[in-house]
Amino acid sequence: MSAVQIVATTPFDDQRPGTSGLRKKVQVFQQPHYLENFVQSIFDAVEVDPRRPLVLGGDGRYYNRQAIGVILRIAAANGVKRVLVGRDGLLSTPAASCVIRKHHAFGGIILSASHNPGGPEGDFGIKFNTANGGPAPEAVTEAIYRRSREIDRYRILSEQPSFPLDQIGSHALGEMVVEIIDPVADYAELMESLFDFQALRTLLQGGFRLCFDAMHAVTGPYACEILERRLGAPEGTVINATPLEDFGGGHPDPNLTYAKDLVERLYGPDAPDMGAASDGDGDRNMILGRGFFVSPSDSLAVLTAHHRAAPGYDRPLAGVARSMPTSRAVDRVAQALEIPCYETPTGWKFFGNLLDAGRITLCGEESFGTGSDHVREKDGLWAVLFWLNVLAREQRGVEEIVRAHWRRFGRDYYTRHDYEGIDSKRAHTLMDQLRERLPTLPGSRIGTLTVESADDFRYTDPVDGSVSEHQGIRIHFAEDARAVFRLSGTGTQGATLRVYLERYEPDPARQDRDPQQVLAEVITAARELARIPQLLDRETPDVIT
Ligand code: VG1
Ligand code: CO
Repeated sequence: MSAVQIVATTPFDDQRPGTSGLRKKVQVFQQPHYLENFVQSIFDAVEVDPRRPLVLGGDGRYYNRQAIGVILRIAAANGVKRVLVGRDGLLSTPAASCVIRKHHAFGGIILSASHNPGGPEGDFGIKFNTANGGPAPEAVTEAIYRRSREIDRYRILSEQPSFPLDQIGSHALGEMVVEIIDPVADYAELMESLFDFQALRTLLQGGFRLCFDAMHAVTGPYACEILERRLGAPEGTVINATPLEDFGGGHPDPNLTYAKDLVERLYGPDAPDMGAASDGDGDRNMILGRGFFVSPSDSLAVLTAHHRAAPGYDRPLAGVARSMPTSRAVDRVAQALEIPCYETPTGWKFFGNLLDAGRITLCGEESFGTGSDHVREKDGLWAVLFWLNVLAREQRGVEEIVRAHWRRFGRDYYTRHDYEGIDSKRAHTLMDQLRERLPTLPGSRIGTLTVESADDFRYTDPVDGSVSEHQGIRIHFAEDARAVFRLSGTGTQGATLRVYLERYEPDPARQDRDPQQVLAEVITAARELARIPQLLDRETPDVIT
């Protein structure tokens, strides 16, 4: 009945994982053997520890359930003895990280394409996390990729799982035990250990109004349980709370463009005191005040400056880290706190070593990602609870707190311009040409700005010494401004060029301007330097955040 089948197969040539796992169109994953090949490659590259469980769950998007069935059968055929699966196949990315750590799993498989749209025409994704709860480091993802290039068979149980995924309980599948667990419980307990839930209850039951937009993605059940049930926020605090396979047709991406329902409320009449949103898999966050947007780079800096408000962080921080394109706002706080500040390549996996070694406590990315040493992923709801804890302690609003922060540390005006769906060859030509000209740039004037230094970011991991090359081109201007160029590693169609722009303003009298205007000269200089209009045939970016 539960025989292991060995199925002959041939490799696909496109299974190189990007910034966070393998992301493709659903139709690509639906090809015969496609998912099976990649999952078998994981089990071939990673040692299965039969004494420890595997964690499995996803963001609930289209194909999540089918993929869980296939992965369970392949896991059982590869010597896994116990799998913890989130009820309904759900686990947010940070909750999966929490469960891996708490239950001493040897790893976890997370099914998500994060903020990319879902549904039969949308995207699907799969990612392997290691025993520390974090995304597999490059050495592991490379081993999985190498294996996927030469795979010629996979092992799969002939038996189909016949039990329902929607009820907590234990079931046998071949020699393996499948435990359906509450996807929220372990995570909620961890949040309770970090934040002052009593103070949050007083705040949320005392007239402070929060609106949390789950964007029909995985954080719905988490936010309802924690914000409404445990903290007593009024019913309706969480909007778009039911996870849908196609996220209601939207982009589950928390930014001013895609979190429309939330933005309308926060910028409309009778706006609540705070707005927040998370993405498809629950690891991103956007924080809004009444008619006020908190840039993710500033959010990291503010939480760092106010870390003592939260009981779980009421101690000196070991250090902080930000991804290279993230603004330098947090660097200024680190300097004041006299703690180290690390600059890492884009992607959460680079924070993992620093977190494991105890070198940093908080970290973040400009792409709406913030997190800490409590798990090994960025964590959307955690950031929202942290902000609430700061507000409860300070008894001030979101905007007031950020403005006070700028007065003290200065404001790092920031924006990101994305050129999406461009021809991949053109994108690489642009980057190559810019890279070639780097040595000639210092000293040259572009408009009103002078290039001070220019390089292609190369990262040496301070813990294990591993080196990552070509992590983005950095141009520093003498006028305390910076432009960064890199190509996205998460898209599924063509290439995306990301241009990150920032400029520092220490003068409190000049901190209330529109970032696009303040950054106009830096934006023009960046376009000229990279010859964007000529090489991409584009006059304006597709998305501005
Ligand atoms: C983007 C972001 C990056 C983030 C990654 C995964 O990558 O820029 O900061 O770590 O998405 O986020 P890229 O390569 O497209 O720029 V998520 O929420 O997918 O896990
Ligand atoms: Co995400």
